[in-house]
Amino acid sequence: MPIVRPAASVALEAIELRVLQLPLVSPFTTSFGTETVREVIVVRARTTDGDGWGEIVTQHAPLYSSEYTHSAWDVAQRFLIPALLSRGRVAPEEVAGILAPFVGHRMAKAGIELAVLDAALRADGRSLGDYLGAVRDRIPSGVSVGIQRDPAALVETVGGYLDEGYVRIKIKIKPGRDVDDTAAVREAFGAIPLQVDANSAYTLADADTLAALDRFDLLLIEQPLQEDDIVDHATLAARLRTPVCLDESIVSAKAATDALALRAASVINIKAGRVGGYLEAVRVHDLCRDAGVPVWCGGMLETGIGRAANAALAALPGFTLTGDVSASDRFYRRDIVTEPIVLEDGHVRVPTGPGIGVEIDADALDEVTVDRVEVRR
Ligand code: NPG
Repeated sequence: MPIVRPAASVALEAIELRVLQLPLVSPFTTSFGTETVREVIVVRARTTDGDGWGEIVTQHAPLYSSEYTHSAWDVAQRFLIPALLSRGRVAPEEVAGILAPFVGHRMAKAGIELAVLDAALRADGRSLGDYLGAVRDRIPSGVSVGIQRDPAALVETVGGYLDEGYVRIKIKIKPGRDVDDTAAVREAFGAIPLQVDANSAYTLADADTLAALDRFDLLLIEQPLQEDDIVDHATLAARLRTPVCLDESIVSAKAATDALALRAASVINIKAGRVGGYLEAVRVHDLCRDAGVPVWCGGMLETGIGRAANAALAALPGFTLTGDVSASDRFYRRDIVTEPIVLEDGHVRVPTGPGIGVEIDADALDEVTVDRVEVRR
C-alpha cells in the first residue's frame, strides 16, 4: 500500500541535533556487547509551521552496524542537513532523494527524514499512522531479552516479562549461549511464542548447532550470520526447519528483494533506521506483503520518539508477526516524551495525535542531553 496521500511541504529554518545518554533500567547484553546507557541522537526540525522530531538510532560504537553516534553526528552536520536546508521548502517524500547522493548513513538519514515528516504531519493535523497506512489502533507487544548470567537467570527474567503481559519473547543468543538457554525457556514456560536473535554471531560452520534449535519450535531465528552473508543464509535456511529471519542484512527494499529472490530468508524484520527511513520501511513492507512474506517491526531501544513512530509502522497490514515494540519502561525509568508507550493487556496503542503523536518532555530531554548543535540555513 504505497503512501496514498503525500504530506505537505515545510519551510525548514534549522535542524537541531542532540546527543542523549539515557540510563537503562538493566544492562542489555547481545552477542556484540553489553549496554548500560543508551546513547542516541534526537533531531528537531525547525520550520515556519512548527517543530518536528526524529531519532537517529545509532549506538555509541559501530557494533550492530557500521554507523555510530559520532559518524551520524558528523555526516548529518557536514552533508545531510546542509543539503536539506539549501532547498528551503521540502516535502517529506523528497528527503530521501535529496540525501541519496551521500552513500550509506541510513540511520542518520532516517532520523532526519522522521523529523521533517513529523513537522509536516503536525502542520497538517494528521497522524503518522494515518499517513503510513495503519489499519490497527493497537498492536501486540513482544519483548527482546538480553543474554543473562546463566539459563536460570534467563528463566527468571523471561518470567517477569510474561507476568507483565508481553505476548511474545525473543531471547538473544551467541555461540555457547544458545541451545541450553533456549531449552531452559521452553522447559519453564512450555509453548509460548518464542524466537531467538543471534545478531550475526555465527558462521555456516555452526550449522549443526543452529539445527539443534529446530526441536524447540521457534517462530524464527534472526540474523544468524553476517550482514553480507546472503548466500550463506540461503544455504543455512535450506538446512533448518526454523524459519530464518533477516535483520542486519536488510538495509533497503532492494536488499529485501534480493534476499527473498535468493531464499535467504522467509521472514523479515523491518527497522526504519536500518533501511534509511519510514518511507523505505513501508516499501519493504509492501514488497514483502506482495510476496506473501511475513514481517515484524524491530526495535533499536528507541526513546519515546522512535517508539511512537514504530507503533504506527507496526500497525500496517503486513505486520502479521508480533514485533519488538515494547513499553518504554522495559528500558527507561524516565522517557523524553510526556506519554511514553505503555503495555495494556499485552498490547501498545498506536498514537493518534498529529505527527508521531507524542509531545516532548523538555525537562526530561534536557536532563539526558550531553551535546547539542543547531545547523541554520
Ligand atoms: O526492544 O528496542 C528493543 C530492542 C530490540 O533486541 C532488540 N534490538 O538486534 O534487534 C536487535 C537489537 C538492537 C538494539 C540492536 C539496539 C542494536 C541496537
